[in-house]
Amino acid sequence: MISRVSLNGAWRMRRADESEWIPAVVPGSVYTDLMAAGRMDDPFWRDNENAAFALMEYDYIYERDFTVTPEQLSGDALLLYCHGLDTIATVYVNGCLAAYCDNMHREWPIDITSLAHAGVNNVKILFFSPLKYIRARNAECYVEGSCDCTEGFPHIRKAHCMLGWDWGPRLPDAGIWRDMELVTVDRARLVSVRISQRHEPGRVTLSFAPDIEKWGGRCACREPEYALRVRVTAPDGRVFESDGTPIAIDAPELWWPNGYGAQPLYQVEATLTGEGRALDVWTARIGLRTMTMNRDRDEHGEAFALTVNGVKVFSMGADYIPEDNIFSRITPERTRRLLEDCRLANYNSIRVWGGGYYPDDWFYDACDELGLVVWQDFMFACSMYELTPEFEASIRAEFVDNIRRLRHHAALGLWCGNNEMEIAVLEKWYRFTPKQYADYIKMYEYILPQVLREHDPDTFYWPASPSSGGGFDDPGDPDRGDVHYWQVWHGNKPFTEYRKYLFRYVSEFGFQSFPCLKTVESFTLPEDRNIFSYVMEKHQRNDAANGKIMNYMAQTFLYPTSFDVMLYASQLLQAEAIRYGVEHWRRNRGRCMGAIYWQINDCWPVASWSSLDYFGRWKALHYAARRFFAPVLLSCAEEGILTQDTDVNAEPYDVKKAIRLNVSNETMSPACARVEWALRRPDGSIIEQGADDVTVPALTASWLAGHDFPDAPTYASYASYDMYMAGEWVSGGTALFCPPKHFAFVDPHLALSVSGDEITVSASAYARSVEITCEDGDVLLSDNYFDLNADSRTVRILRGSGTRFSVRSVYDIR
Ligand code: BMA
Repeated sequence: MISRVSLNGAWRMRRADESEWIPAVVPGSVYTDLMAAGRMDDPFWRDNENAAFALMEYDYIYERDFTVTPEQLSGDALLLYCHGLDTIATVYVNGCLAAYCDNMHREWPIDITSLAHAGVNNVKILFFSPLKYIRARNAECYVEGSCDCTEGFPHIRKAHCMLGWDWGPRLPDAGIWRDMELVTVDRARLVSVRISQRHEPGRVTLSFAPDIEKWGGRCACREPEYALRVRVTAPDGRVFESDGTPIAIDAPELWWPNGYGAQPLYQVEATLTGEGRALDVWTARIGLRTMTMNRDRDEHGEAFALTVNGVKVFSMGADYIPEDNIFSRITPERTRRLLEDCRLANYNSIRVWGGGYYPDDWFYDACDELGLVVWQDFMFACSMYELTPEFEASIRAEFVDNIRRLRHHAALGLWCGNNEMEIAVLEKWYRFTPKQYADYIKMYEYILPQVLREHDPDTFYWPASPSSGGGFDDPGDPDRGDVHYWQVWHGNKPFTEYRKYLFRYVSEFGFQSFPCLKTVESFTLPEDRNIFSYVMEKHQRNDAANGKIMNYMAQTFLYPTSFDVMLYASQLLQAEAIRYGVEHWRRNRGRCMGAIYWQINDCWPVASWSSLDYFGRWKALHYAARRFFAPVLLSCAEEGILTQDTDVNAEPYDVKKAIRLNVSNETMSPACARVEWALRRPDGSIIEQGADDVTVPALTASWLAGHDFPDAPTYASYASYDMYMAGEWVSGGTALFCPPKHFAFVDPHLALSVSGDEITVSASAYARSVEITCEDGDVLLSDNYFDLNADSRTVRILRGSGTRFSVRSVYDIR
């Protein structure tokens, strides 16, 4: 039987040009070890990034001794199994070169059978400066990519964003970033098992194809007969066993994305046997489901709808980037909380963006449990690549490792070749050679499909994001495939612009905001707290972004006269922008089938497009997502100044003032609801009102009758809309007919009271985007940044605690 001994834990490390060793921890990194030894300052504080970046001009050495027993040596092979080396690394065992590792996305099972001896052995790993490496390679062969990243980055198979991005610092850390173990092989290794599912009414049949890595063995004896034993345990405890032949599961419990059903998981244990004994065991959890992308041609073009167990799902979620620029600080607990917060915000999907790394197993385990369908990019983003034979061998191995590691996950929705490369090549965003152009096609439309056909033919493959199916066939086509829509934000278009498009699936659209004051305080001194200061701009990586925020601010709110109010107002802009898009696309369910906003999270404290900041604090957008991704959503397509592009100095003019409500039901059963609306004055009092009882069929969106308010005062009236199901409030909001900056707000005299884990806020007038802040703790609330119509609202504290709370609303932006 195979045996494994961990080599994690205490190591020592030093800079290659220095002699003194310092303690090191594996898994970990150069930065974490230097920080622990007091030799490096927190790279996120002010502009410390610059000094930390310079440290990566050096090489670093990691070393430890380990004991090998005679039993370990008597196996058929002894492997130094490195689950991740970040990278470029050379590995020495007892002073002899054992491996050269140039890809952090790969696993390295290094055969050290002939290098190890019984007793004390030594392993030493030299990490070569990633900066020196990419400079040297780029001098030999120039390759261009995003200018937000360090020049030459496409040459190294290292998470691109470690070298900078338009939300990330340049902190190209290195080290033994994943587990390391000593593995004694007994004849063969069961690397993985490919499980395929055949679904029929009332039955799912599982088939098993093992990937076996055979070792000749030290003895010259004949190869044994290998066999597989499989045991599947159902969530209800039923056990199914076979000798590797297909297993039929009757009365299967199907796995569903969040919002459509439960997430039952089946435990699979496969045992490789030979010479009459167990040699290796592989375990996994799977979900019984079919999952693909529907691409039927229709009157609008071509559908792009995630289809699970035959049901077309409206994909709701956001794009995921690494959770910390220092990867070894990302823990199962931290990831779990992030993903739970995605589920709390009613996500059913998450896109793992191609400029980071392939997340750890625990990420996918949590997605399986929480019902978050994963759109998995391969790790290529915003750059050209030079496909040399060595590069091709390296990425092929990377693909196989990760496909074998991840393909069985219930949540794995699709594989995608790259981020924004097909459109970049077509539109010549970067300079490239004819060879690099041909390499594009070879990588994403030949090699990847070929590897996937062999290792995961059942999961849908999409060549790029965005794409219309590949071959440079109009990857930005709004009527086919997915799109990245950036005219709001990068293109400076108003929020209402979203309403002009009926994309099939939006896999990126976004809007920046600043993090809250507490998060800003984590990296600034008081004198830095102005959004244009040097330190604030070091933590703002999109050089045009502050100007854009100010531009949208000018269109929307009164000028925020304090720093803290500026941060608050920026978050409201962001929440409002994304709400505009998502609600519109949900109202057009059927033609549109996906709204994945850019981006969920941050890798350090920064101004960015994220809805959760680096510390996991919810920005206004994440609370808004919880509302606009609600399974049953009431939204309002209002008409007012914002939709009519009018300006104050064109007066007198006619502004059409109207509301049209829509109920989007993303559940599997009909929604019976009572919808109430009212036209109100700034003090909240009602001018006119109405109500409708509606039944909206499952998985549809339907419009209610519209209401015109030609006589409503443009700057001094607003509409409220609320929906109740079984007597409970489930969704609603308010709409203005003018920009908030011109609305005749009256002081809502917000008052707040706390009782146990409940907080009640009351207002004496209309209060828009009411924010509750905990002054002496971090709390997650059941709702925040909501509107009050001269009434009160009670929210619950879902996580954390505190005693001092403050409250404000748009009235306070002045
Ligand atoms: C997208 C992403 C990232 C980038 C973001 C914001 O297109 O793919 O490259 O961070 O835009 O500009």
